[in-house]
Amino acid sequence: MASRAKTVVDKPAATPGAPDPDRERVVDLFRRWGYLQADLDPLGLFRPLSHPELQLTGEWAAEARRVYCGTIGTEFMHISDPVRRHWIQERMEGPQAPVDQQAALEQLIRAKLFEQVLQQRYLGTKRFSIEGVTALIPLIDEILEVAGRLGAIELVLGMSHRGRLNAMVHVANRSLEEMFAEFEDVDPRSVLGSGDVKYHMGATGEYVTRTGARIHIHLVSNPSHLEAVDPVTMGRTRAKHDRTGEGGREKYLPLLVHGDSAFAGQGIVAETLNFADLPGYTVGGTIHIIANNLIGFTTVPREEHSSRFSAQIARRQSIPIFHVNGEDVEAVLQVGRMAVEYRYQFGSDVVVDLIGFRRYGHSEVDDPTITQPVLYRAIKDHPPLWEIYASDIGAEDIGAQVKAIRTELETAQKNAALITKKPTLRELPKYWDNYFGGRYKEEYEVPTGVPAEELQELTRRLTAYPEQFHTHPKVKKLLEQRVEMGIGKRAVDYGMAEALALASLVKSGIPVRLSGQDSRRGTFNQRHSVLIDTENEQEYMPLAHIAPGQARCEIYNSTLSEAGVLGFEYGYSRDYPEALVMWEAQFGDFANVAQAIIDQFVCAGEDKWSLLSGLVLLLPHGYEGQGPEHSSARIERFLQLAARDNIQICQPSNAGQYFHVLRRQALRHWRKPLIVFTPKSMLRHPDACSPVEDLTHQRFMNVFPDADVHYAKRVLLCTGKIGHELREERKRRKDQSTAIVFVEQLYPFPEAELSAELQRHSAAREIVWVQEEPANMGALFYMMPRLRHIAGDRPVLSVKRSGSASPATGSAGAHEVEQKALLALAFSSRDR
Ligand SMILES: Cc1ncc(C[n+]2csc(CCOP(=O)(O)OP(=O)(O)O)c2C)c(N)n1
Ligand SMILES: [Mg+2]
Repeated sequence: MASRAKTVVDKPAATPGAPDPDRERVVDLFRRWGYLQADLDPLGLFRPLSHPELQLTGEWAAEARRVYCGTIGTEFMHISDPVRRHWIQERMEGPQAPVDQQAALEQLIRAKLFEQVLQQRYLGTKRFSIEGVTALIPLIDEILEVAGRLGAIELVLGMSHRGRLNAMVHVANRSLEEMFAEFEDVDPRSVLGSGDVKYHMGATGEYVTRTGARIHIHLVSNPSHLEAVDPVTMGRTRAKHDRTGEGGREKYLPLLVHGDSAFAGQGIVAETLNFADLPGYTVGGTIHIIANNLIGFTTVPREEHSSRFSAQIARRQSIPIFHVNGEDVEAVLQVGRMAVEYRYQFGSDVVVDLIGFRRYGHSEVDDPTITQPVLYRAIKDHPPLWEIYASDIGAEDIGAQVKAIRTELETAQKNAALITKKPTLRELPKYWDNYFGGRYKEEYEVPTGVPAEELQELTRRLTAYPEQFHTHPKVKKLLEQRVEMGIGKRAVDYGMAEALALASLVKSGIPVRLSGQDSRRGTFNQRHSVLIDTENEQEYMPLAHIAPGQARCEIYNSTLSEAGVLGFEYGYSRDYPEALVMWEAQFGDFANVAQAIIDQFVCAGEDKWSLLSGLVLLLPHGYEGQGPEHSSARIERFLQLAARDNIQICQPSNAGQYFHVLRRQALRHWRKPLIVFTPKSMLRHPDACSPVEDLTHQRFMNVFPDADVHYAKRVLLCTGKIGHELREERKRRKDQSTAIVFVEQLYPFPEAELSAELQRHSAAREIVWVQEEPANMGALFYMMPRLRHIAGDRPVLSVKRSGSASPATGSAGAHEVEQKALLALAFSSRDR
């Protein structure tokens, strides 16, 4: 008793209006841990934890418990910035804004009845019903209402299957007829060989807020690969911001809707979250909603993640996570409001964990009572949310309203059956008007040479820096060499060819964006796009100082991610067709970490969704004795993915060719992803350097003929580095009867040019494809039938490493031996 009295005496005199420290201490415990004890699961199966530090009684505890252990569980005490924490505290503890109950109720009825009509009319068709997390619709609605007031003109929405059809109608405002028509059978010939299932297609639409603001809705096309759309959505948003400049972040709001299982399990989520505050990737805050039905197909939370909540992967960032019981509609709206206001206030990501259940199986054809019998007994008896909410707010006589909505839906469904052609659910933005995809046509070609005087001027700008700037001696030397390259005193290497290409493009108003691991300097010390002052590490980027009024040139070191970064750049290219957008792998070998983005977006996007991209992938490739994972960008994989001119695959064998292929990509209006296998050791190799004149007049040559040999007995065909080694070997052998032809563009296959080349060497009896990759890799499988087709009666042979499970040997010595054997074989006649 005495000690208690002493405590009171020692307390500093309370300042009027200042928080009482004892009260603060109690409330702080609830602020920190209250979410663990919150009432978050509508079915009550995911029980609140009994946290030992919250076993408190008294008035303060009761008040704090009401706020922090109710139907909202807020995780925010890990946020280091006290201003942000106070903001959330005030919003949680203060009075709540009134809710438009009628609007919310109507949305819930509409969302439910839409699913019901689909279920009745198209029994057995996958729709991935929203039911169980139906509050997602009023939640997004509230976000839009508030975002509209804060300046949003567009919502960039990335989401997967769950609730997507419902969102198309109730968020993107696509007409009911259009949506039902997606379920009707149409003439299969109109979609054969392309298209996608209805719950993956992108859509655009318009949402009108209750105050009359119009918000364009852009629902991003999405593959089955869960969460792969996340970085793509961010990249798209970033491009829209960059196009807009000042105020872009307020205007374009990104929203990602995740699944609980996918959010916890898919690594690309972590990669995407990590972009939030990085200058090259930030979108001023993304709102994440987890449509958390506490299940993933047949897998339950304790099997999904090691954390208590799926959302907690986001805990490494200093951002709030709002868990909310999906059946307290007004709590859901409160959270929606807080989330969007927080995003606008602090430019931060926010996570909303909307907790509900899944009324049906994974899809409607799936029987969940086999794996979760108890859960599904509870669900079976659980009323739909609109009924619960109607009773919560005392809404009476809504029978007529429900009936009217049902009639509206059924009429739309009947009308849809009369539609014979699938409707287009989206419109492309105007900036796509001048660009096109489809099959290649020669008329798309444009000259890509740059006059000598202009190259000299560009060189001057590329090699200059402010007077007081302290340049590293090695960089200084490099710049001096570049000066000589620009005026023709020294052959141009790849680094300079690239710099000249980018400089010429930004000068003519074409923006450039390149990102990749260590891309600013360049993995191989070849780029040096940013000069670093040796005294103070200040930066100077010559490419940003090429000409007054030039376009933007941005080169970023990316995070150590492939899938996330490539997804982002793909997304960026989708909303910036005028720009040259490039992603560079550290070594091409690592591109397979991004395989889902390559397969699902880069290669198949046009076929599935008629969506174009001019993205460039720069993939260092070449067998140089560096081991199994620093050798191969897997040419074979890209060639296998190529069909119907969906992509371009090139391997420019010298600096001039690299210059032209980059300019060609930017200047042609044919928007196709371009895969470029780039060199490593050849970056500065004299044989791969080009006289500056090659930059002034030539175009990119799909096939690089042999200018030295005229009456060849044998033609060696190859691509990339091995060609230069063959040339060296030929010189060593003083061989004058072997022509070496580089196939610079592998796809689309340059049949006419190659035929002409073989025709030119009509006396050659041996035609040999030479590659350094093993027999089961490289371009062999692709080239042989095509070469045989154009070689007529002449035999086509091949030289390659023998088939191998791993791309390359780990021994530099073994590599040397193999490489020598390849060269020897290439020059030994089969008659011998
Ligand atoms: C990358 C990937 N792996 C596996 C699947 C197969 N799959 C489709 S939905 C699903 C469960 C998803 O659970 P959750 O993320 O919680 O979303 P829900 O269906 O519950 O809304 C799985 C495993 C997939 N589509 N993508
Ligand atoms: Mg789930």
